[in-house]
Amino acid sequence: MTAFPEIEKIRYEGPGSRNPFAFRYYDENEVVEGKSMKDHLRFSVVYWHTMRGGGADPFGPATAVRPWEDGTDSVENAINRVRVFFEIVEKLGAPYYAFHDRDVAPEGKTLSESNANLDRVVAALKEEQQRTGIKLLWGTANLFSNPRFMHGAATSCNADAFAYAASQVKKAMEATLELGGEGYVFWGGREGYQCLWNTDMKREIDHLARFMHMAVDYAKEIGFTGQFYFEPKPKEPTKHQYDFDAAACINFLRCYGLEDHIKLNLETNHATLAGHTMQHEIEYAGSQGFLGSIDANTGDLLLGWDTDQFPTDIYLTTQCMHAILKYGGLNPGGVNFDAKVRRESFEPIDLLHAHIGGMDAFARGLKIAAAIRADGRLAEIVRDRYASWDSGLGAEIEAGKHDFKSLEAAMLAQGEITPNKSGRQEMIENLINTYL
Ligand code: XLS
Ligand code: NI
Ligand code: NI
Repeated sequence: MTAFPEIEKIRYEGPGSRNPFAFRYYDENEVVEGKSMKDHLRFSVVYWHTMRGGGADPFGPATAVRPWEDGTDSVENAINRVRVFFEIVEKLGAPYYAFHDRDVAPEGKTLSESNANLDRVVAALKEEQQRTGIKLLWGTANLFSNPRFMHGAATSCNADAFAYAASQVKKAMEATLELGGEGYVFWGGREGYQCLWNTDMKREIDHLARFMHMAVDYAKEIGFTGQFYFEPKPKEPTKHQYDFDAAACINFLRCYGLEDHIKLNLETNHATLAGHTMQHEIEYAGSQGFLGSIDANTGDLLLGWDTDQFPTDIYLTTQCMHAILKYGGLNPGGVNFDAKVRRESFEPIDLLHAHIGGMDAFARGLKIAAAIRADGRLAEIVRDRYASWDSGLGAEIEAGKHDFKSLEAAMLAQGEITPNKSGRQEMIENLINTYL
């Protein structure tokens, strides 16, 4: 059974192609900076938006037409969906996928029933991985949809909810291990607050750290050596989430002694919700040694919520890839399309168009970023801008040879600073445009 009988594997046809089912820029074997595009980008397709997103919004129900669905929440339907999912990922030629426990398998009436459902679906996922060679980038647990998590999971006021969440993560980690997953993500769906008057913030954040330590310990116990990731998001569904942005997450990880075990999974639309750019988030995490993986998508600035659209803006993908190359690339992370088709794009084929566009946009961003780096003019401008730190006083300060008194003496002798050159922002932006 195939859901897309008329579609063959999507191939690279070059920028001149007019075939909507071809890549114009993503040529998986093309070598950029000594590595294939496939290895640079490590594309991953998400199960939740692709297979479980129906297009519902706060004003109306799902619109998506998905002929393979039988309308039930059975394990059989879930397994059939797995087959369709792998057909999509295989036709796209993406090497990875990612899932939440509850996207792939239905929640049962009890925890043990849910676990048994997951086991059956994991067996099907494993079969499909073996058949296709597609690998699991990361697994995670949905600790936010069920009403039991209305006050949060690891940060809930309810100790039972914490224990239930722990049981779910334990099982999701086991599933990830069974599937050879290269990572495991924590995104705090409701780990935050709606009202500070009823919230013991200190206690909640302490609990979150304890929860993550338990995961790190359990990974050791079962031999899971994949990378853990913490995914920043400032708000939505709660008005404030503790995993606010890269800086807040890194502070949390360092404060609680988790910095050697957990890196960040940065998401574009979350960056913008935090009032940052994705370039900022990658730069910050990279500079602090916490760049792990990215959830590639984009928001709609006019809507202002986490619309999770597919990235098509080449300027954005160029910024992302330039920062990623600067910090040595993503591995074991990847470019994970945590993105969904919009409500009006209700036909199955839109899932393919969306991923093809996202993959091409990132491939193009990678090539442009590599061209900027190869050309070297931008790096030269930045180098010149900081030249005062390369010799004399600047070099001495960086070498730790000064204190306030010696610096005062230097400035008293000199009288005024040697002026620096203009920042040349406009010229630099013009330069960047020449590569696009
Ligand atoms: C939601 C998050 C979520 C995580 C995985 O906004 O992006 O999809 O990536 O739990
Ligand atoms: Ni995400
Ligand atoms: Ni998101």
